[in-house]
Amino acid sequence: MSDLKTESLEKIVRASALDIAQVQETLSANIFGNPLHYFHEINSTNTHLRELAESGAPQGIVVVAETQTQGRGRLGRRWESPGFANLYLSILLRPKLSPAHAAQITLVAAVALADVVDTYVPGRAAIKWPNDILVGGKKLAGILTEASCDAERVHYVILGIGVNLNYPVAAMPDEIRGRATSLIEVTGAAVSRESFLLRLIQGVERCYGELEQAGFDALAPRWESYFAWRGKRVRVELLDQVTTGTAQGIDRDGALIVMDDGGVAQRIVAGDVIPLEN
Ligand code: BT5
Repeated sequence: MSDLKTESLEKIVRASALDIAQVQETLSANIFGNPLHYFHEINSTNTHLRELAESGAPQGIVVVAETQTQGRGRLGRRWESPGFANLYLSILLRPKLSPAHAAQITLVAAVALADVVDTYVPGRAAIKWPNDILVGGKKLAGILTEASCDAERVHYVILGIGVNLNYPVAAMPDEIRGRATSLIEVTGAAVSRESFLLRLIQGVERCYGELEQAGFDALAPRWESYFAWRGKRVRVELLDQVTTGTAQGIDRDGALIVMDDGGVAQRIVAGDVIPLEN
């Protein structure tokens, strides 16, 4: 009896797990996703990839997990990572950027991610500086970039992405239910996770290639086209520091420019942006 139960459980897991062989096969000619390490469960794809990076793994290596027991956001916040519904992945980058420009990676990844989301919900994907993708004002995806640098150069960047695909709002914990969304919620239909994953890895490879070839100026207009809050009043919070003013856009290094209430342009390099108007 218990064998039967185990067998049917395995069938269910197999049926709902990513067809990772198909993804690996399609990426075989790419740099990103070659190799692609896949786990049913992991602590955090970023943590695992950092260990691989420290032991010399090449640029483009990807870690994907069905669920994370310690999925992280910024400042040690938790990233809800239920199994077999969404995507949790990390990509290793070894950019030729100075540490001052490392923040551009988050913005470039946001463009690649917004491009993919936008194909499912045309005209509705928005970027919330620096690292969220919103649809209908709710968070659909987040990006966590963790860099290892010295004074002169970036050794590597771990680009971590979490996207809610087939995650019904009703299944979300109270802490995020009012503020988060997923593609199934917005479109009313389940999404092929393989297809999203492929487009995302290929999109990040393309956008990152553009950054390396042509610099951030080439991508900035696309980032701006997804930026929903230009000219709108925002509050920016970083630990106990609060700035209130009007969002202007980003500068060449990816910092957010906010014209504060005293008429001074403030350059924001980190923090949480809270919109004060719709
Ligand atoms: C982020 O942080 O948005 C970055 C999230 C990155 C997650 C990926 S998954 C793969 C890789 N491995 C990891 O361990 N992490 C990366 P932040 O801006 O600090 O937002 C965190 C906040 O988002 C939380 O405090 C919640 O309010 C909310 N949140 C948590 N889980 C969510 C989810 N699944 N969907 C939407 N919002 C969520």
